[in-house]
Amino acid sequence: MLDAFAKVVAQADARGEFLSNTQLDALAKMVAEGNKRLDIVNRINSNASSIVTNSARALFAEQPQLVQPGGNAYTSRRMAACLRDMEIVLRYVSYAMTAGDSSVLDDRCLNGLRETYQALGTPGTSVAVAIQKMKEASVSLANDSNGITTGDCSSLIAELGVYFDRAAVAVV
Ligand code: PEB
Repeated sequence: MLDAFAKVVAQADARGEFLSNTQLDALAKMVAEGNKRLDIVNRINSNASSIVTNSARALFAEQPQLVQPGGNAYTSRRMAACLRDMEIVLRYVSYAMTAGDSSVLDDRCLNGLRETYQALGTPGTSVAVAIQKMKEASVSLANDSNGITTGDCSSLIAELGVYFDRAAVAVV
């Protein structure tokens, strides 16, 4: 598991070089935007349960067969597993956002997940839709300028989107 700092150190060390100016500039930007990054993480964390439940509700509205007899989220046991999975993905996305690097999400959550869903008979395409809905909800929460000093968060929002996209691609 790496963060943005450890990542460039490992890359530079592998070449036996000092950090490049480009790498230093990227880290300087990371520091300069640090408070905004943590604000985004905080917003996701404090709204995690509504992000998960609203996204699940939207998924089941679009794909009602999932919650009908024979569906992959039918029975409260499977429904609970589904909500739990969505929360796990959101939690690892929030870790990646904190670290400024996707390796924690890749290594501890997404690695082998597609194969797990294939083995379980859980439709990965539906999981990907659920993740996309969590992305929309999280991005709009992170972009909500109500009650805060407005600033430019575009690159942080884009980065957040990339982590969700990575997760969605990894399950289909
Ligand atoms: C991944 N999910 C399930 C299982 C595992 C995971 C390992 C099997 C064991 C269990 O049931 O607990 N676990 C999960 C994860 C990590 C992990 C992400 C990462 C570290 O350790 N069903 C649907 C929806 C979707 C869904 C499309 C969006 O209809 C999910 C939610 N996951 C789902 C369901 C099960 C499951 C298990 C329904 C139960 C499947 C079953 O037992 O039939």
